Amino acid sequence: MLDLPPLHGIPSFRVRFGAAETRLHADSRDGILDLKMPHLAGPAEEIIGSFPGQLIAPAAGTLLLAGEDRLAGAFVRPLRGALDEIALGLYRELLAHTRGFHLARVWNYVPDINCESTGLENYRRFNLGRWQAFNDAFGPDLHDHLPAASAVGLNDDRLVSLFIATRSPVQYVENPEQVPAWKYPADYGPKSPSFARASLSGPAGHRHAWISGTAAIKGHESTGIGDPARQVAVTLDNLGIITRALGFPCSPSSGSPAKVYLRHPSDLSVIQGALASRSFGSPESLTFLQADICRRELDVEIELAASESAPV
Ligand code: 3EB
Repeated sequence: MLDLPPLHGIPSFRVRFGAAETRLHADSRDGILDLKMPHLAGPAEEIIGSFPGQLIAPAAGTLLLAGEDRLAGAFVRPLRGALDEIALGLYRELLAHTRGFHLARVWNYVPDINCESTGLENYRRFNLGRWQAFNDAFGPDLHDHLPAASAVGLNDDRLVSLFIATRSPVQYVENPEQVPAWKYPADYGPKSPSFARASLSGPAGHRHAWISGTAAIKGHESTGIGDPARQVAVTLDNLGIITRALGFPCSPSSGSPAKVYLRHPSDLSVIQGALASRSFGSPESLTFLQADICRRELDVEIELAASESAPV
């Protein structure tokens, strides 16, 4: 008979993709976000953080895992009112809860991200509210406080953000071949997207890196339009540049799978082929999800996290 290892007692904050309904809940140990995002292939669960701490639900639609040195959490907000106002409210709470910590990574799931029915695209509305909250909290040097992030679409009537923050300082890293997103020109919206390309936390030799959602953007321009395999090639080039800037190899592993967001599920095999031909990941280390990408001309976005001391 197989001897299963005892369940360790350390709580985690987890995301389950492919859920029938978006919902926050807890089991006897863990905080869990079920996300109504189609899961296409690979591991269907992601661990945002795993550390000793307490689960706290300070309000409906808010769940935190609070430890001494780390804080993880999620916010699920219904769509009542304008999306910029909803994003502003969510980020005000997020920044209030993380006061005294440093934000390492935020994952944003934005409803109908490319929809323009209110006169401004939902992603651009989201950027307005997010920027306003960072500006209110940090003032003119807000860009020194912007975490690694991703913002992709969610076909659901909720705005969802997840985060991990650390008590120790976080270093934010940019890609020298991409304009920092917070400096994007106004053609991308009235307020720029508030994020850094990557973040680093932890002591020398044991650092942890979070790489933001990365796409086929050079300078500030989208490339490989209409050609998802080409977009994968440019995206992997960007991931390589960011990895070199971080200073230690970051690649997907089964313990920390990369996430690949596809606008069109029908691109799955082309994108899997493009990744395999460049030896990026394996079936156990790549999670494929269907999500609209924040720029409507882009079809694919990739993100990952890695530890410096993790076994290979
Ligand atoms: C880009 O690089 C493409 O708005 O938080 C990637 C990562 C993207 C994060 C965000 C957006 C965000 O501009 C999209």
